[in-house]
Amino acid sequence: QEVHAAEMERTFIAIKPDGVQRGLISEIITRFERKGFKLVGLKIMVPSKGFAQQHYHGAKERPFFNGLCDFISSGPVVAMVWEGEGVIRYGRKLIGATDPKKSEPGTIRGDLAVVVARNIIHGSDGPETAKDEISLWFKPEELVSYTNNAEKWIY
Ligand code: 3AN
Repeated sequence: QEVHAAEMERTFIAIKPDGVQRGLISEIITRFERKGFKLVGLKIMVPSKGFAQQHYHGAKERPFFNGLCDFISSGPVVAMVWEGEGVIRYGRKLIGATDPKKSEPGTIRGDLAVVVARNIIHGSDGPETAKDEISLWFKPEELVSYTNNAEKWIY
């Protein structure tokens, strides 16, 4: 069965300021890459507080909202779009539970983080948020579409 890149599922993944400061960029990219997912968008930026508020608009009513937005806008964030079959749900699995005290060993948060307010990485939680977050962080022309020959062995 032929796989068309244009139809592939995509998710938004961000390495938060704590992950960047701790030197975990390559470690995190490695885990997604080795699994067989494809990187189709990548940039580093310091989001403004307003941008962080837009990104986390779903958490507006939560008590930690303001602190969370201050934190996300406190330094460079690595914004990425990853593509592959089931990447939204499986990406969440690679990341692990929101609270690193509950994430399983073997997951990114389980292996590399301790507290929920510094959980180093964000991943879209469903198809709708993935679409919204990708279009918030990336212009269409910043995303690539390409055939990766390795996929013949993956799919
Ligand atoms: P996830 O990022 O796993 O989807 P959400 O959407 O429940 O988790 O929370 C968004 C972000 O808010 C989390 N990544 C985390 O950084 C932060 N957060 C969640 N719960 C708390 C909390 N109790 N205290 C501080 N920050 C929190």
